[in-house]
Amino acid sequence: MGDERKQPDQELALEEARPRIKPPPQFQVVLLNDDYTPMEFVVEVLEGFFGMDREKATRIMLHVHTRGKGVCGIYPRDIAETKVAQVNDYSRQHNHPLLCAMEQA
Ligand code: TYC
Repeated sequence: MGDERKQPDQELALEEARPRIKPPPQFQVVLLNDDYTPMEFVVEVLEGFFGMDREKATRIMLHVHTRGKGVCGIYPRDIAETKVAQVNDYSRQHNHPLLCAMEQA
């Protein structure tokens, strides 16, 4: 044998593998302001797709209206992609230009 790594009892001394997993990336789902989508429609979207009560939905809508963009929620990639698609489809069905997008958090 003559292997330095062999211990007296002939077992191989194996180092514990260091955990190399990163937590999965999270994505912010954001709404973008525009000049045409009614405020009431945006509030209903925030209630319906992001589970907000009317007070919070109104606050986020006004933030987007004044600042240009606002975060609706933070999710894993697949959930964020689904929210974005659902909101954009819903807005198009109602002929509003409202845009929803995702950004790595
Ligand atoms: N700016 C729109 C208006 O004045 C309201 C609005 C708010 C539109 C938020 C989009 O994401 C948005 N009717």
